Amino acid sequence: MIIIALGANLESPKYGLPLQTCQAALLKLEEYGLKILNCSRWLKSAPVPISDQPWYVNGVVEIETHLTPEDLLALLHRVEEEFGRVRTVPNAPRVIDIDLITYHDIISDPDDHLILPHPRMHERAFVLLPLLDINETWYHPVIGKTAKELSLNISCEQETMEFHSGAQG
Ligand code: PH2
Ligand code: MG
Ligand code: MG
Repeated sequence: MIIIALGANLESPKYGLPLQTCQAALLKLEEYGLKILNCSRWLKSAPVPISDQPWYVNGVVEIETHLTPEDLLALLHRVEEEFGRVRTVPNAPRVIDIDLITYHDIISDPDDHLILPHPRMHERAFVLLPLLDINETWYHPVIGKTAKELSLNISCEQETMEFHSGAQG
Protein backbone atom coordinates (compact mmCIF):
# COMPACT_ATOMS: atom_id res chain seq x y z
CA MET A 1 0.00 0.00 0.00
CA ILE A 2 1.36 3.42 -0.97
CA ILE A 3 0.01 6.27 1.17
CA ILE A 4 0.48 10.00 0.77
CA ALA A 5 -0.75 12.64 3.23
CA LEU A 6 -1.97 16.13 2.39
CA GLY A 7 -2.14 19.10 4.71
CA ALA A 8 -2.77 22.83 4.36
CA ASN A 9 -3.47 25.73 6.70
CA LEU A 10 -3.15 28.83 4.51
CA GLU A 11 -5.40 30.04 1.72
CA SER A 12 -3.90 29.80 -1.73
CA PRO A 13 -4.49 32.72 -4.08
CA LYS A 14 -5.22 30.37 -7.00
CA TYR A 15 -7.08 27.47 -5.38
CA GLY A 16 -8.77 29.08 -2.39
CA LEU A 17 -9.39 27.59 1.02
CA PRO A 18 -7.16 24.78 2.33
CA LEU A 19 -9.72 22.06 1.58
CA GLN A 20 -10.12 23.23 -2.02
CA THR A 21 -6.35 23.41 -2.39
CA CYS A 22 -5.89 19.83 -1.16
CA GLN A 23 -8.59 18.61 -3.56
CA ALA A 24 -7.03 20.53 -6.46
CA ALA A 25 -3.63 19.03 -5.61
CA LEU A 26 -5.12 15.54 -5.86
CA LEU A 27 -6.52 16.32 -9.30
CA LYS A 28 -3.10 17.60 -10.34
CA LEU A 29 -1.43 14.41 -9.09
CA GLU A 30 -3.90 12.39 -11.18
CA GLU A 31 -3.02 14.51 -14.21
CA TYR A 32 0.60 13.58 -13.57
CA GLY A 33 -0.34 9.90 -13.71
CA LEU A 34 -0.90 8.80 -10.11
CA LYS A 35 -3.89 6.50 -9.70
CA ILE A 36 -5.98 7.35 -6.63
CA LEU A 37 -7.38 4.18 -5.11
CA ASN A 38 -8.88 5.48 -1.86
CA CYS A 39 -9.28 8.86 -0.21
CA SER A 40 -9.91 9.38 3.51
CA ARG A 41 -12.32 11.91 4.93
CA TRP A 42 -10.82 15.34 5.48
CA LEU A 43 -10.09 16.43 9.05
CA LYS A 44 -9.48 19.77 10.67
CA SER A 45 -6.56 19.52 13.08
CA ALA A 46 -4.80 21.78 15.54
CA PRO A 47 -1.19 22.59 14.58
CA VAL A 48 1.43 20.17 15.90
CA PRO A 49 3.36 21.36 17.85
CA ILE A 50 0.64 23.55 19.36
CA SER A 51 0.94 27.15 18.16
CA ASP A 52 -1.25 30.06 17.12
CA GLN A 53 -1.13 29.06 13.45
CA PRO A 54 -4.49 28.42 11.78
CA TRP A 55 -5.85 24.87 12.08
CA TYR A 56 -4.96 22.51 9.25
CA VAL A 57 -7.01 20.51 6.82
CA ASN A 58 -5.56 16.99 6.58
CA GLY A 59 -6.31 13.78 4.73
CA VAL A 60 -4.54 10.71 3.40
CA VAL A 61 -4.82 8.95 0.07
CA GLU A 62 -3.91 5.49 -1.16
CA ILE A 63 -2.34 5.61 -4.59
CA GLU A 64 -0.89 3.34 -7.24
CA THR A 65 2.15 4.31 -9.30
CA HIS A 66 5.08 2.84 -11.18
CA LEU A 67 7.33 5.63 -9.89
CA THR A 68 10.08 4.69 -7.47
CA PRO A 69 9.78 6.23 -3.97
CA GLU A 70 12.40 8.87 -4.88
CA ASP A 71 10.66 9.80 -8.14
CA LEU A 72 7.30 9.88 -6.40
CA LEU A 73 8.69 12.22 -3.72
CA ALA A 74 10.12 14.46 -6.45
CA LEU A 75 6.66 14.61 -8.07
CA LEU A 76 5.02 15.51 -4.73
CA HIS A 77 7.55 18.32 -4.26
CA ARG A 78 6.97 19.53 -7.80
CA VAL A 79 3.22 19.79 -7.22
CA GLU A 80 3.81 21.57 -3.89
CA GLU A 81 5.92 24.10 -5.75
CA GLU A 82 3.35 24.52 -8.52
CA PHE A 83 0.79 25.23 -5.82
CA GLY A 84 2.93 28.02 -4.39
CA ARG A 85 4.55 26.25 -1.45
CA VAL A 86 7.42 28.29 -0.12
CA ARG A 87 9.77 26.49 2.28
CA THR A 88 10.98 28.56 5.22
CA VAL A 89 11.40 27.07 8.70
CA PRO A 90 10.21 23.59 9.73
CA ASN A 91 6.49 23.43 10.61
CA ALA A 92 5.79 26.86 9.08
CA PRO A 93 2.20 27.43 7.90
CA ARG A 94 1.76 26.40 4.28
CA VAL A 95 -0.63 26.43 1.33
CA ILE A 96 0.04 22.73 0.73
CA ASP A 97 2.19 19.92 2.11
CA ILE A 98 2.24 16.51 0.46
CA ASP A 99 4.17 13.81 2.28
CA LEU A 100 5.02 10.26 1.32
CA ILE A 101 3.95 8.21 4.33
CA THR A 102 4.56 4.64 3.30
CA TYR A 103 5.56 2.81 0.13
CA HIS A 104 4.54 -0.84 0.46
CA ASP A 105 6.71 -2.33 3.18
CA ILE A 106 9.91 -0.46 2.36
CA ILE A 107 11.98 0.37 5.42
CA SER A 108 14.72 2.94 4.72
CA ASP A 109 18.21 2.91 6.12
CA PRO A 110 18.45 5.55 8.86
CA ASP A 111 20.80 7.74 6.80
CA ASP A 112 18.73 7.64 3.59
CA HIS A 113 17.47 10.98 2.28
CA LEU A 114 13.90 9.66 2.20
CA ILE A 115 12.80 7.92 5.41
CA LEU A 116 10.05 5.30 5.01
CA PRO A 117 7.67 4.89 6.67
CA HIS A 118 7.52 8.63 7.41
CA PRO A 119 9.47 9.06 10.67
CA ARG A 120 6.70 10.86 12.60
CA MET A 121 3.56 9.35 11.09
CA HIS A 122 3.03 6.94 13.98
CA GLU A 123 2.55 9.74 16.51
CA ARG A 124 0.39 12.10 14.47
CA ALA A 125 -3.37 12.13 14.81
CA PHE A 126 -3.70 14.03 11.53
CA VAL A 127 -2.14 11.09 9.65
CA LEU A 128 -3.31 8.10 11.73
CA LEU A 129 -6.99 9.03 12.04
CA PRO A 130 -7.50 9.51 8.28
CA LEU A 131 -5.48 6.32 7.71
CA LEU A 132 -8.10 4.42 9.73
CA ASP A 133 -10.62 5.30 7.00
CA ILE A 134 -8.43 3.55 4.46
CA ASN A 135 -6.98 0.57 6.32
CA GLU A 136 -7.06 0.14 10.09
CA THR A 137 -5.06 -3.06 9.79
CA TRP A 138 -2.12 -1.44 7.98
CA TYR A 139 0.93 -2.69 9.86
CA HIS A 140 3.84 -0.38 10.67
CA PRO A 141 6.82 -2.51 9.59
CA VAL A 142 9.27 -0.90 12.06
CA ILE A 143 7.10 -0.39 15.13
CA GLY A 144 5.17 -3.61 14.70
CA LYS A 145 1.71 -2.17 15.37
CA THR A 146 -1.36 -1.62 13.22
CA ALA A 147 -2.75 1.82 12.39
CA LYS A 148 -5.60 1.09 14.84
CA GLU A 149 -3.18 0.24 17.66
CA LEU A 150 -1.03 3.31 16.95
CA SER A 151 -4.12 5.53 16.95
CA LEU A 152 -4.92 4.46 20.52
CA ASN A 153 -1.65 6.01 21.75
CA ILE A 154 -2.09 9.47 20.23
CA SER A 155 -1.39 12.22 22.76
CA CYS A 156 -4.59 13.92 23.87
CA GLU A 157 -3.47 17.49 23.09
CA GLN A 158 -3.74 16.72 19.34
CA GLU A 159 -7.21 18.09 18.73
CA THR A 160 -9.07 17.11 15.57
CA MET A 161 -12.54 17.81 14.19
CA GLU A 162 -14.51 16.32 11.36
CA PHE A 163 -15.96 18.49 8.65
CA HIS A 164 -19.72 18.73 8.91
CA SER A 165 -21.80 18.80 5.76
CA GLY A 166 -21.70 22.24 4.22
CA ALA A 167 -18.40 23.15 5.91
CA GLN A 168 -15.99 24.83 3.56
CA GLY A 169 -12.78 24.57 5.61
N1 PH2 B 1 2.27 19.29 9.37
C1 PH2 B 1 3.43 19.55 9.90
C2 PH2 B 1 3.58 20.06 11.25
N2 PH2 B 1 2.38 20.15 11.98
N3 PH2 B 1 0.07 19.93 12.20
C3 PH2 B 1 -1.11 19.59 11.66
N4 PH2 B 1 -2.21 19.66 12.41
N5 PH2 B 1 -1.23 19.15 10.37
C4 PH2 B 1 -0.14 19.06 9.57
O1 PH2 B 1 -0.27 18.65 8.39
C5 PH2 B 1 1.13 19.40 10.10
C6 PH2 B 1 1.19 19.83 11.44
C7 PH2 B 1 4.67 19.34 9.15
O2 PH2 B 1 4.51 18.92 7.91
MG1 MG C 1 4.37 17.23 6.62
MG1 MG D 1 6.29 17.73 3.76
